[in-house]
Amino acid sequence: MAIEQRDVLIVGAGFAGLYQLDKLRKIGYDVHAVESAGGLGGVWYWNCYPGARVDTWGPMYQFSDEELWRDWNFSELYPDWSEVRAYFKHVDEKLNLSKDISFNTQVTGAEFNEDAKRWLVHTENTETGEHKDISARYFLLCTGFGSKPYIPEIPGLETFKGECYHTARWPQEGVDLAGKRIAVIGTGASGVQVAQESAPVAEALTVFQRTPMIALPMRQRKLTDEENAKDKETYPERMAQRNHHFAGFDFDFLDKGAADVTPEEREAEFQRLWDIGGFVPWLGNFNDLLFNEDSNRAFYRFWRDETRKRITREDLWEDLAPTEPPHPFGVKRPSLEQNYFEIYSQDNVSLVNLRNNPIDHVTTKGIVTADGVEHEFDLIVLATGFDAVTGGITQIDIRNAEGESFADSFRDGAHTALGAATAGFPNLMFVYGPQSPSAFCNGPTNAEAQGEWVVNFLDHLMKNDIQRVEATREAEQVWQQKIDEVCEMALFDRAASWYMAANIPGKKVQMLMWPAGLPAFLEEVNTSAANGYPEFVKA
Ligand code: N01
Repeated sequence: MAIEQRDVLIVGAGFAGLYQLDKLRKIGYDVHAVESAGGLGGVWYWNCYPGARVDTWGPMYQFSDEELWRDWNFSELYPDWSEVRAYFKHVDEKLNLSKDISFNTQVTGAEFNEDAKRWLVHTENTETGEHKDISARYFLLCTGFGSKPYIPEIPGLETFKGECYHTARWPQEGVDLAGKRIAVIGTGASGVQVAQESAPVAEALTVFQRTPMIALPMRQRKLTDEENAKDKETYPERMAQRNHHFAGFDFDFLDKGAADVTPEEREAEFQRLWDIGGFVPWLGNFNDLLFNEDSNRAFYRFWRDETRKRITREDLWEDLAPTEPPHPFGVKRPSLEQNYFEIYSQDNVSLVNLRNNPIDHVTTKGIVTADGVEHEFDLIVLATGFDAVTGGITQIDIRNAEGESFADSFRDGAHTALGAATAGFPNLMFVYGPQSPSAFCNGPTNAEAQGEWVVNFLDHLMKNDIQRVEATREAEQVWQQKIDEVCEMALFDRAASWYMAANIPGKKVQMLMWPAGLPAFLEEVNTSAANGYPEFVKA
């Protein structure tokens, strides 16, 4: 059978992959996408655990195309996963994307053929087991930051006889939490959300916490159709602002530092931001928050005192909202919570602080902690995060013409030119990947902003009949230097976060994102385009 030939093969049908598919197809290229999930949405397909919801204002968590938002309404300010899935269905109906996507299709490997200057991509249908190869001039990885779940090695975990699920591989048919004895391991965004949903219905909930989560109040509310209609008058302006703000939202850091104002002004500002809630007290806070230790501590103290007011069990204050910060605020991703701190007032909810009492092993019945106690459960929830940003790429067996593996090339750390491509691997690009704004940016904004540049770049290559393009090592070094310069000034390395690749044992610790904000990123990549993409060798 003849091998399918494509101009571009996209991996992933989340925001980034769908944008590429739509735009490249519209300008006339033969494009196909493969997606391991059974539907659209990327992380929003897999993360269907109870309580999974957007941490961005729904109205700004959309593509900016008016054709798509005009007749779409979210019912809550922070929509849940099922509404986001419905949004993707709506996008699909408008843009007719699914016809060019192979679902339930895993990319198992790919190799570059130097003679043909094309990628041969191997795929497997996870339902039928059918294998299929696809040949493509350009191989575009839109695998997101959370496509490889991380499960820590806990002795005996495989022997547990109850139910056990990672939040990002939650059964699509759902899991009934009611009346169960539930363990939640991990207090990142996923753990906080599952814990909040479990507490009201579980017979017993035990949260296993390693690092306290400096969670911010979500201030969730319903959105009526009238409110949405009125809000839409402001969409064009607010969506246009997104590319000009550090994290791709319709708000930005204040144009002053906490160190530049009086303590009274500082506290009044903290209170104002706190009352708005969401990410505003983080990415709309004083502009020295992630750089100046004293400013950062001032906000931590504000957070701690506000949070302690909500924790009725004073014996849990040091565990949940310690006197001293566990790490600087905001250099590890804060969760948004609705009633997370209140659940600990319930008789059926308890906390195990793993810093004092780590997990020793898992038995058929539950979890044994270092103090020798066996905690029995019906359900263990692994809210333990991801081999973030690079894991989704390095888990694919990608080889260049010399047989070198992409995963090996990243073994001592990710390296890219412009957060778009890696030297040694021609005709391969990422959107929303390593060293791009990715997880430091609102997802749809990054998909469009970086995505537009990638579409233009590919269009330039194809129009000029350039068959082979490869990032240079010099360009990678320059990019790394720019990342390091920001990191040297900031407090990011003070937390063992997935931003720094520090959550996976043995993974090279490094900043995985472009840390200088979306506007600076766009300035860099647009300058490259204006100069004819000098970071790449073209043939
Ligand atoms: O994962 P995480 P996540 N023993 O890595 C703990 C996005 N997201 O799935 O902090 C015990 O943040 C680990 O402890 P510690 C969002 O960007 C968005 O929650 O390393 N515990 C931590 O508490 C987010 O940042 C939404 O000390 C262990 C937790 O597991 C990103 O996805 C919702 C452990 C992992 O937290 C990842 O969030 C969900 C071990 N061996 C996710 N290993 C939205 O709301 C790890 N932990 C949009």
